[in-house]
Amino acid sequence: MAPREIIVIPDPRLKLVSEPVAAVDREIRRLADDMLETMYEAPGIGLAAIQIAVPKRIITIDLARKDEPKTPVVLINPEIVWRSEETSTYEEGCLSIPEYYEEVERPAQCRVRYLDLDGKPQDLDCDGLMATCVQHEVDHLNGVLFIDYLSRLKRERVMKKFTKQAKREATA
Ligand code: GNR
Ligand code: NI
Repeated sequence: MAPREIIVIPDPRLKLVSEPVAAVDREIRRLADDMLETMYEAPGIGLAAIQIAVPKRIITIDLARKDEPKTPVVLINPEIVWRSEETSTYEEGCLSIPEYYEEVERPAQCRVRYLDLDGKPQDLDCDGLMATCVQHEVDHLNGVLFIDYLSRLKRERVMKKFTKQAKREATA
């Protein structure tokens, strides 16, 4: 296992639509392992493969607190097959938009269908933070970031800040 570098906005790869995984093989399990390690090191509660610059439809999630046993979940080719009418609002953050947090309203519950690490189809009913996190991660697979739900003013302000920072780092 090895942690990998997390890409940040305005990296254009974050806008890519990731490709489905054709077969859950050793290479995919290795990638999932690296994603978990990267997520724990960050630390974050979720990670999409595109955040380590791999455009494949894989996400990892672990909502366990630091003082609790790890509960890693790997979802391959996840598809949200049901969303509740009821919504909830969470203050979201993203490892690809470091240290920026805003409230986002999303369906409060959802059901996600995916392949597990054995390639076996699974359904998972989600609510609370899990529902928010699953939707945040599946959005990444479609090139969507949580700032895309904010006002244009807020989104452009944060994009500008990170674009400036990237330019400073490029010329430093
Ligand atoms: O670590 C993360 N925390 C978080 C908090 C609220 C809503 C979503 C998230 S996901 C984020 C990690 C990340 O960027 N995943 O793509
Ligand atoms: Ni994110």
